[in-house]
Amino acid sequence: MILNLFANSESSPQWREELCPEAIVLRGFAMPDGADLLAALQEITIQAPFRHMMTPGGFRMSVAMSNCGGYGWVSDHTGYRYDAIDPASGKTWPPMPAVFLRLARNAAMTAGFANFEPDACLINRYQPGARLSLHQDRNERSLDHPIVSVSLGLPAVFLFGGLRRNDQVLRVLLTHGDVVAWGGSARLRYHGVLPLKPGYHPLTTGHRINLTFRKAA
Ligand code: MD3
Ligand code: FE
Repeated sequence: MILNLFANSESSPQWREELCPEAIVLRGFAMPDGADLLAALQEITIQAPFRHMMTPGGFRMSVAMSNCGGYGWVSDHTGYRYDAIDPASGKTWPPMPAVFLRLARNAAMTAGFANFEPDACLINRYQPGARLSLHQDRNERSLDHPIVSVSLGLPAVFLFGGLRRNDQVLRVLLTHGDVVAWGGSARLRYHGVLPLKPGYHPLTTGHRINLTFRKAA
């Protein structure tokens, strides 16, 4: 006889979590692709190495960044923008690997956003202590497209706020393989990431990697 320990919905493992309407966490969705994503990332960062960008206000970001796809997110003393050229190399960003694109489209579809065609993937690398302060993603040409985020490696506490900076924030632990997709009425919600705690993950060792897929142009 097999006992179903998750028979009541109270203790049932939730695979799909709605943070609010149109902001969906797909727990473990990227798990099967973790090793392939990180192998492809290795090739990307040979062409476009991780770097600590400067904020327009003159601060060095604690998160190291790179990009792939037709456009990359860039920050410097002039502001934030999407640029087809990597300012560090003067060349275009590496193309988006097929495994990235397939996962992003698939996750968006599963979260309820049909026909997502990202042309930019921002790659964030967190080392212990690295954090992302509360912000909105609003540099994209149209805010009608969703954003898909993939967490790999060490876990991090994600802060999920409202449409105003001072709205109350929800704390959500994002672990290896978790995917978040948000759009529509949730597209301009404030969000951030608390300082990464040191740890060890077999695929990323001492880091957390986050991929965010956007339609920039
Ligand atoms: C926004 N990255 O690169 S994305 C960013 O984990 C960025 O590196 C974070 O914010 C990271 O701009 C977090 C995850 C996320 C999840 C749900 C959201 C952002 C969200 C819901 C609404 C708005
Ligand atoms: Fe963001």
